[in-house]
Amino acid sequence: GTLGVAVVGTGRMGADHVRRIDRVISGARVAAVVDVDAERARAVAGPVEGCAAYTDPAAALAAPEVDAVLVASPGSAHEAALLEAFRHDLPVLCEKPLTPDAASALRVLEAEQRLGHRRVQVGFMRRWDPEFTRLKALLDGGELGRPLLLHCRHRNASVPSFFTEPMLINDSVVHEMDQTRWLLEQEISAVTVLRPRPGRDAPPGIGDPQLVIFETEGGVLVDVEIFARCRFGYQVQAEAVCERGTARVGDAHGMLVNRDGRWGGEIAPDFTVRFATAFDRQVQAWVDACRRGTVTGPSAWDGYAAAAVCEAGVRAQATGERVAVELAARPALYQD
Ligand code: ISE
Repeated sequence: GTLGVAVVGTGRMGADHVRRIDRVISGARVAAVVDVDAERARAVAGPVEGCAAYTDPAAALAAPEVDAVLVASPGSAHEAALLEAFRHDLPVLCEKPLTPDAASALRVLEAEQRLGHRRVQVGFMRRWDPEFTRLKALLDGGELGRPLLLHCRHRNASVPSFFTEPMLINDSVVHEMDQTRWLLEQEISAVTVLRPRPGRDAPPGIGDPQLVIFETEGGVLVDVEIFARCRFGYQVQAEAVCERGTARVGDAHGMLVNRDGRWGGEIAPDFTVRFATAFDRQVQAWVDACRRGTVTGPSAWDGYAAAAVCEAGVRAQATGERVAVELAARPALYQD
């Protein structure tokens, strides 16, 4: 039957997922929404037929009509929500990050292993982006030879005023960490953060843009330009430089308009627009897996590995030093 989903967190991302499950996805409905802000929970639940509003995740996840959980609350609240979902043995799609640091991510891994089966898909939605999936297929096919370098650009038009320097790593570059691991099928072994002079929109004491360098265990170098206040639009690009050719995604302009002696395309304003298809396909894949009783996509291990790289990245950012990434042994439950 239809999968009853509880959406925990009704901020910008959670509300967008409620809309997506209610209007776009097949095979699921939003049975409950949870938010500490009761008024906001009611406002998001209101337009959704048969959707109950809660302020307590435990009450929502205990409801008989809830079969699965989508966690879209702030990263610091993810561990509690995940452990509550495990208490009811419910499948979970957890928005990135799995949790904000390696220690809490390892606690989630241990709890999931005690269940004896995987229950978590982490919301690294670029794995479902049409352009990125073509890049992954091309690299997997090997026709360009081995990747040697990966050039990444991650530009936001703007970020909220509370957006700190560590959030550049934990909230934004975390996507390039998962993208690197997924595209190359290698772990990241070290992180370095370099700083150009800050742009005029960078708040005092905050470096924006920054250049983040990953080394991988297979010897590939990845450079990530993170520019959180670029003003002109939301732009994510990745170019793989291989032994016999290169491939770049993120330049597609959709419609190209000629007029008044000029030509041009549009740039998305933010990630909900640029990655709308990726989010839709990610959540549909999750719902289909839940209804089959299986799991798909990035696991809690991928969430832990990203958290470990984030910790190294924040330390590299603060010290200006190259920081090695220390990973725990990969448990059997997460061996591919
Ligand atoms: C946001 O949380 C996201 O996940 C977006 O994909 C990223 O581009 C943005 O910088 C983050 O703040």
